[in-house]
Amino acid sequence: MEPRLKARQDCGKCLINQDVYERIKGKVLTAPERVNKRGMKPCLFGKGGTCCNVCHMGPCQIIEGVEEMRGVCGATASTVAARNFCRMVAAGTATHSDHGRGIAEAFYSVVHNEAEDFEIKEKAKLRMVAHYLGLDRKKPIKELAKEVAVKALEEFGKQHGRLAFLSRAPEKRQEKWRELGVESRGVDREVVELIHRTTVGVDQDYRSLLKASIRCALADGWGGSMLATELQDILFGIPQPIKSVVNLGVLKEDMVNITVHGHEPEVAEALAIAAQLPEMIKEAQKVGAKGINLAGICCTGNEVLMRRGIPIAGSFVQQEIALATGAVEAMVVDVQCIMQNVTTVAEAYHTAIITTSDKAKIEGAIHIAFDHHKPIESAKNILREAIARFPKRDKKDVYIPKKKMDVVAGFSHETILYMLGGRFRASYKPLNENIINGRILGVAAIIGCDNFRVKEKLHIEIAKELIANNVLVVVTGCAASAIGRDGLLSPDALDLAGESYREVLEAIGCPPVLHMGSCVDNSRILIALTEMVHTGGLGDDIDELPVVGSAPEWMSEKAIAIGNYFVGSGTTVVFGPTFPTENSKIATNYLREDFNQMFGASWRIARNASEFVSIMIDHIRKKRENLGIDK
Ligand code: XCC
Repeated sequence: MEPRLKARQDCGKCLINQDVYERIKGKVLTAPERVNKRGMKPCLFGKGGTCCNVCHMGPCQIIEGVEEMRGVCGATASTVAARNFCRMVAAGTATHSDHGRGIAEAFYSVVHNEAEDFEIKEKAKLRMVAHYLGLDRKKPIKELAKEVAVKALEEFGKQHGRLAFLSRAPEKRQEKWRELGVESRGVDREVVELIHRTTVGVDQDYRSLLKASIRCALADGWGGSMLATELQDILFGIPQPIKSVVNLGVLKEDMVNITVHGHEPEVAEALAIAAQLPEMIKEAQKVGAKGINLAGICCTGNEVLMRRGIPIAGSFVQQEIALATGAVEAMVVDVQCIMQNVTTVAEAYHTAIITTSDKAKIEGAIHIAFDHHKPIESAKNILREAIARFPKRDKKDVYIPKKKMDVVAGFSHETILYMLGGRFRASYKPLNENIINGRILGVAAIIGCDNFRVKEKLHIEIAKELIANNVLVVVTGCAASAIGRDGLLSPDALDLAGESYREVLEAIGCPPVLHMGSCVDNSRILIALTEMVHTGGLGDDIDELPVVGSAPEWMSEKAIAIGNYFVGSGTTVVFGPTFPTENSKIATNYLREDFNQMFGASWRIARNASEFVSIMIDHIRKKRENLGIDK
């Protein structure tokens, strides 16, 4: 394939809202400026994974390949890189899973009548989840819901056996996990054990460490993240295709603007309900606003976009700039990916940063603890704080860029099933058939963060090239928002798809790129892949599918945990432009070659959009060839 991509010299991220940045230049220091500041260059050892700081004889900085370069304790570059990689996996798993635990606790309170306002929305899904948790799905719904709540919480603290949802994977994959001894026992146990292994003087064989990282990561994908997604769907609804809008232009000059930022949908769901209450609208009108406008940032944004069609103001890289519009009364945050600098930017305006989780406080923010026993009451308190700020808005300071883009989101795995097969023939068969007959070349996921250090608009360039090559692209997280801003989540972008892929899309009426949700919702992709295997015609295990994953602008430890559970589940992933074990060729090679031997999938690295696309398409073609369907 001819590389058709040109690298950009400018910073794609800054250009998104250069006009807003110009307005605050000199007033507040923001991330794009910090990126270029002296002393802010990434530490070369840390970046490549060979800075060891697990004890205080160091930190020791080790150069790969220099024999005498070892840590004071004798740790080699490969041990150090593997340890650091493991710690990222453990942190990412802990993060998604503690989110899952939080939602399991909320779920417990709701079904035990200890919480107001929320109720079970998806009874059929509750029964399905009950089945996979080993319960009798035919029991009366109220009784079953209580049992599901208890079982779900137990998955986190389980010590023996294996996580219940591992049984959802293809049989062959489960066998592989059993043989290799990487079946996750309990979520907490895997995180604790991996951290233990990486402390000074414990596991000092990169092979043993990296293999253990899979056991922990599987506890994220098939454990904490999957529990989060499933319980959220049961409580708040399974996403269905829904129209909305993304980018800063979704903020409104005549309304109280509240951005919901972080990851957990509970607070945002309560705010969405409370913001519609006549009493709250009246309160907003009393201070001169027309009403209350909610807009999402990061994955909390994706959660409420998927289920309610609430617009997204921005992805990770837009959080400061959303405040710099001067039009946001409050940024309400829960957990994860909230930059500390938001309080500094907010101080330059009338904006309140409101923290809601006792796990995540920020200096300079107001803390209004969200009580999941009384969600709407908590939400009203938050809304009142925001409404009180509206009269303090300085009109001179307000600048809302016009840019916004229509999107269609809401492609849960269930939705894709119905779209492909119709309500009464819900099946992945048409998808498999279209892959086999070559109309669709394969499936690619573009997931993860956006990143101030990446100069190219990687997500967009890669997505465009893939759909032009008839690859079905699914997206989650901030990658989804970035791709949405460029119009690829709209059916209007069908013209960019390759001819045969376009014909399929036109027949079912969906955009060329499917938004599958937040980062915990990558678990939806695991289920979709399993479903493709069960449907037949594309092999007996996930590693046989013509499928590939990518996180082209990753920055969070969570992305590494996600990548690792995809590899452990049989999907090769491509990450870049930098990779956290690169200073150790031995450790990096193990993640590529040895993982491929063990799991049928590997970690790959790409530096620019052309490389990403080449690796991804080559991989899909290779899998087609193995299946004998390459035409
Ligand atoms: Fe955070 Fe999920 Fe990354 Fe976005 S994509 S920057 S992790 S919000 Ni998960």
